[in-house]
Amino acid sequence: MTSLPAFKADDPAAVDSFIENGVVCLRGAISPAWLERLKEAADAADRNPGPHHFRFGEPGQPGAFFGDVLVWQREPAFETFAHEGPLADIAGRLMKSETVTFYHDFLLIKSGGSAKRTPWHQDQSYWCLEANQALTIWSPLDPISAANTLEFVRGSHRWAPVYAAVAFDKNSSFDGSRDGRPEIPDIDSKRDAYEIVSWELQPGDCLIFHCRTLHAAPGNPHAHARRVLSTCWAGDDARYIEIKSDLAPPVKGDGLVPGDRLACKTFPQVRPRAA
Ligand SMILES: O=C(O)CCC(=O)C(=O)O
Repeated sequence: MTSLPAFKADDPAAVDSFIENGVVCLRGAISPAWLERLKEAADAADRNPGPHHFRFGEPGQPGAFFGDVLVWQREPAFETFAHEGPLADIAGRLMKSETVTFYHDFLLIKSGGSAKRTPWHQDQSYWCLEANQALTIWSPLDPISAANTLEFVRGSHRWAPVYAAVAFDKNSSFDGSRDGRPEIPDIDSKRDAYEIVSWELQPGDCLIFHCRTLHAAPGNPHAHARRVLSTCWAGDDARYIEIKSDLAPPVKGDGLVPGDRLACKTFPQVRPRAA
């Protein structure tokens, strides 16, 4: 496992590391009190999934993999966290952006024993936005080891085009191929050709990555579940686009036309704070 340095949440050096590498690890960014609220909300969301969720296998059983988006619209703790929690300010600092728009959340629960890999992908491929200032914050609610952590191709945000989105489940009807975007290279067949980095994490630590940084994850060989709240944020230069491929999440905001800033009811602007 190759790791880069990790930083405290308020360390200015984290910004340069993020810009250079397309990913940065922040330690202790989320307080234990927030983590308790998020864990409760994550478990509630798992019991009451929303309209866009996916689930492989049986809930709570070894091998299951559950994912859901826009959970904040049903779980007040997630909504409050997006507005009042520490991540909005962290996102603004790393994007060097005056404004921060909360694009969406993505809850992922891989139960113990899940063999389900998350395929290599870039988040921008799934989104109705174009931006340099857009990122995802991956916040585990359970301890993460080398065996179930997220992996990144270091620096790929600087050279990678926007690739075609891939379906997390090969049997699903999701189609990311309608925009003529190139296919993601087969990274796993030549891992030595890429600089792949990852970190072991404790709850409260976060991985923050640029919207074009390539990333993937193994299954979860441990006995305990791997619960993660991923949140996606857009900054000043993010503009709404229309694509032909399927979107994830499958929403287009409220009355947006290409070239618009994203902020709307579905994609709330959280910084600067409302007066
Ligand atoms: O947690 C995972 O397995 C994948 C997460 C991911 O791809 C993301 O948050 O963008």
